[in-house]
Formats: sequence, structure tokens, C-alpha cells
Amino acid sequence: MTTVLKLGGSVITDKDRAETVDGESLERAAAAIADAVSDSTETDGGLVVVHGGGSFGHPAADAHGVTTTAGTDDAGAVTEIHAAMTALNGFVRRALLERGVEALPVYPLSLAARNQGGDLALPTESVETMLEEGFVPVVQGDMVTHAGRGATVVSGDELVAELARGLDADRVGLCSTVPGVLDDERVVDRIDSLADVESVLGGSESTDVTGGMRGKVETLLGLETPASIFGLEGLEGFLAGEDVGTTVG
Ligand code: IP8
Repeated sequence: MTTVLKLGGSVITDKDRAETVDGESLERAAAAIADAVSDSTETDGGLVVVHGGGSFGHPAADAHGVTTTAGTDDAGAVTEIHAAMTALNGFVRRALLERGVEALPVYPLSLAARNQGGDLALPTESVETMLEEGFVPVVQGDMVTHAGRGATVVSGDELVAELARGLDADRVGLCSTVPGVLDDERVVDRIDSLADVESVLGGSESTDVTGGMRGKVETLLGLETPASIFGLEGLEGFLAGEDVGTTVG
């Protein structure tokens, strides 16, 4: 059973303060992951953790006018955005390592690329071998080179989708700041198509260059494996194999 879990940038960082970790939430997430890795048979095929940018990657990307489609040829800008994400990756891994989780970093900038059409190619051999060797890969949202556009942002959600396909994942989860996709404060149990929920999917309020909840649902609908969107309070349940939050697909 291989699980791909994304920790949303807005969950583990303070989205309103530049490059600031939300220590309490990160600790809580790390504790849930450490419990699952040590006790649960649910993650015995390995757990891949992906994380988003929050107040690390997004302001830096925004400052340079870079998105998943608008690129830059400025290596300094690419490196600055990448470095912000690498800093956050370090915080995530440290929280996991402190709890005995053998976390290793994965930097998509050095691994992945987009073609002219924007499709992402992400070789998975290194992640697969990490899993086989008992490590927990921690993959960051990042910059990637993009044919004809220099380099663009790759969101954690896109990486989740590529990893889920490439690793043939059994379970996919996005841990968000909300308990699922909300319709008037009620969590929508299941989404089968974008049309079902078009009216309730708004944009993200803070700086988010990669599409907010709508983008997440769209990305997850393209997967073969149903995926769950849930809040931090649902993380333990998700890792224990329960249905939590909103199931997409
Ligand atoms: O928060 C964004 O990842 P996301 C990564 O998953 C960067 O959209 C570099 C802004």
C-alpha cells in the first residue's frame, strides 16, 4: 500500500507572514506521520510526503512574476524560489527526523522538466528506491525547467498527481486548512466532476500562484486513484485508512 500525502503550504506555514513555519501545525502533522509510519500497516508500501509553498514559495514566485505557466530565464530568480522551498523542506524533514521518521529530501528542480505543452515529466526511480530502502521521501513544490519558457513553478498538487501515477499509489491525500471542499460550511463527501461543484469552488485569498481549491479538485479528478481532501484533524484518520473529508474521483 503506497500512500502519497501532501501537506498544504497553508497548513504548515503562516501564510500571512513571509517565510514563517506554523510550528504547532507542523508538529501535529509530523506526529501523525510518525505514528502511522511506526505502527500502521496502511503505509507498509511506503509513504511519500509532498509539501506546498505557503509563505515560503508563493511570495518569492509572485515577486518574480512566475507561475506554473509564466516562466523566467533568470537563474537567480529560479534559485531564490527554489531556496525558499528548500528551506521549508528542511523544516518538514527536521520535524519528521526528530520523531524517528527517516525522511530524505527530493528536489524536483534537479529531477523533473516540462515540455512545450507544459506536461510534467518526473522520473520516479529515486523515490521508488527511497521507499524500497525504508526512507520517507519529502518532495517539495519547486521550480522546474520548461521547454521554451525558462523555468516555471511546479505545484505540490501536480507532483502528487505525477507521483500517484508513476508509483501506482493506492492512496492519495491532500491535507489542507479546511476539512474538505465546503458547500456552505458543509463538507462535500464526494466529487465526481468539476461541474458538480463549480458553484462552490472559489479562489484562494492569500497569494497562491497555483490555483487554490479549484485547481486541486481539477488535478485530482485526472487521477485513477480516488483522492481525499481533508484538514489537519483528519490526517491521523487518513493515514489509518479511513475515509475523511472530501473524496475526489
Ligand atoms: O503550494 C508551490 O507549491 P503549492 C511551490 O503546492 C512554489 O502550489 C515554488 C510556489
